[in-house]
Amino acid sequence: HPGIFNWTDYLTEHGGKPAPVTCFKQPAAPPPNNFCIGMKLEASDPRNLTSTCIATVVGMQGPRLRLRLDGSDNTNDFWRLVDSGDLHPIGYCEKNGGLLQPPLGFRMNPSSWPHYLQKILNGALLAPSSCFIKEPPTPQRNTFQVGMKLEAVDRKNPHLICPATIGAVNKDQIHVTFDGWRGAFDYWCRYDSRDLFPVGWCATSGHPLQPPGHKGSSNIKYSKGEQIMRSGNVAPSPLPVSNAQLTITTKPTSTNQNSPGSSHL
Ligand code: MLY
Repeated sequence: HPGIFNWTDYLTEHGGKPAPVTCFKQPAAPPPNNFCIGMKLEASDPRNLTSTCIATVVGMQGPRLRLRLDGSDNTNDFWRLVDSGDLHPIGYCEKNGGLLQPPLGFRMNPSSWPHYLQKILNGALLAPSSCFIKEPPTPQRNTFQVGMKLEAVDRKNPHLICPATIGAVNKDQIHVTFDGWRGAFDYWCRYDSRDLFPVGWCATSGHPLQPPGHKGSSNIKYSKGEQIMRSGNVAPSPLPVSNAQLTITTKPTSTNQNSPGSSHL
């Protein structure tokens, strides 16, 4: 299918070697996703990692789940792999002597939490333990090298996975840069982050892969598709302009540009 992003052609044209699969904290094959939309489970609150909360599956893409904490609003959705170590069936927290907590920013009076909890769990669709897949082992050390190619979550648009290159390595940290995008989306993370995948992971897991941006190769064209976010909303400048830059020059907003739920159009 000409026009659709293809790693083999891309690497032939631009050079670069895929990071070996042994670099990643990912299983040999992407895990099966047996969850259904609407199922409830326990997850740690991404904004308050010490609390375990109730979450509902509100979307999914391949082995990734879009989760919303019950009692929170829809602006703090987050994504987790089905083999993420911080997802558990309902009951796990209590079994281990813990108490389920309201999410940060609980919409109601804190005193109403016990009653709310009881109400949301009554008759709820609970994710069965068979959906939860054991977390893969952590590679012993950081074996990423500068220039290696990978697929990485765009943390400003966490529903997106994009072609990326290791820009720097420092002890257990790596610098992830997104191909064809200026620095606005880059980040440092640990080598064992679950947001990093080997080349080909999206194709085998059934997750969409974004095409690279256009930096340095202005005449690459990709066919229009729902996962292509750039067409039509980028000013006719020779290089992509990040939403963060646009916000500064247009209007200051009160929305948190870095909240996991906000989308950088
Ligand atoms: N709507 C945004 C999307 C940016 C996504 C960048 N990722 C893929 C690195 C834009 O066109 O700026």
